[in-house]
Amino acid sequence: MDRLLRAVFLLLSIVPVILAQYGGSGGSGGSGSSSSTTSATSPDSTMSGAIKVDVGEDGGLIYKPDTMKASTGDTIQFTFYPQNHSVVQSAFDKPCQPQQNGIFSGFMPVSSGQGNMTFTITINDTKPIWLYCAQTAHCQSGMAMVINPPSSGQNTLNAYKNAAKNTSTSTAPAAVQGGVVGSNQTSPSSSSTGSSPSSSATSKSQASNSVSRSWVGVVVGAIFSGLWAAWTIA
Ligand SMILES: *[C@@H]1O[C@H](CO)[C@@H](O)[C@H](O)[C@H]1NC(C)=O
Ligand SMILES: *[C@@H]1O[C@H](CO)[C@@H](O)[C@H](O)[C@H]1NC(C)=O
Ligand SMILES: *[C@@H]1O[C@H](CO)[C@@H](O)[C@H](O)[C@H]1NC(C)=O
Ligand SMILES: *[C@@H]1O[C@H](CO)[C@@H](O)[C@H](O)[C@H]1NC(C)=O
Ligand SMILES: *[C@@H]1O[C@H](CO)[C@@H](O)[C@H](O)[C@H]1NC(C)=O
Ligand SMILES: [Cu+2]
Repeated sequence: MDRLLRAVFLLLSIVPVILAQYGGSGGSGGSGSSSSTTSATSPDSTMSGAIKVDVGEDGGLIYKPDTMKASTGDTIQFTFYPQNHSVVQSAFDKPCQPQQNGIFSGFMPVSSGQGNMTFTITINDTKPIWLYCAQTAHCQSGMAMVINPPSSGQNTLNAYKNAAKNTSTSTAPAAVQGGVVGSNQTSPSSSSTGSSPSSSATSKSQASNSVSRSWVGVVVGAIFSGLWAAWTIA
């Protein structure tokens, strides 16, 4: 009878430790599923099809490219460089003046390198879109571009730039319109920056979970070991 009880207590002192180890491996199985949530986020793949325009790259008062064809449904994504440029739509014969309800990116101050904000427009038809930068003196210096220029006639980008030289000031709409401002850093990686802290949080909580499970195992094991020792001595 004595021996049987001793054996039972010995077993009970070991079982919680084994359970705790199973708890630990359960935790790592959980972190496997959290890594699959991390890889499941890539919603911005459509943006990779956008036509890219660099605004003010290498300190120039230029859009690169400054002439392009685009089809209905295409998106055009502007990326900004120093100092503080913008994209504004005008009529061909009113250079440096905003067209009513036309495109305006807002001013995009950048201190160095490629700015982290983007402006993206969607092409709704293939009519010409004349664009200029509303920063002081930039339009007058030829900072302009055209999407879907007329295939013939006198409405050329050079004619627009020449007319722009004759203007004295540039103006811009009061608010961003005609497109979407995004963050280069947050739009493609918002998924990864958004999910990586949460997934590390989950793995942390899983880790603390398995740590507390092993503590339960150790404490329960110690109690039964103590009881078994007391029984043996008595
Ligand atoms: C950028 O330019 C606009 C228009 O000139 C101005 O209002 C704004 O303060 C400038 N931003 C910075 C950070 O220089
Ligand atoms: C974008 O750049 C500005 C400085 O140019 C910085 O203050 C800001 O934190 C950046 N934003 C992101 C989302 O990286
Ligand atoms: C610019 O102004 C000058 C003088 O007013 C004029 O002769 C010239 O035709 C103008 N150029 C354009 C492209 O409007
Ligand atoms: C295209 O149409 C949408 C919806 O009306 C509008 O929000 C957008 O500004 C238009 N794009 C351009 C380049 O005008
Ligand atoms: C975002 O900016 C980084 C550098 O800041 C650049 O390498 C990357 O190509 C940019 N991504 C897009 C989508 O413009
Ligand atoms: Cu500019």
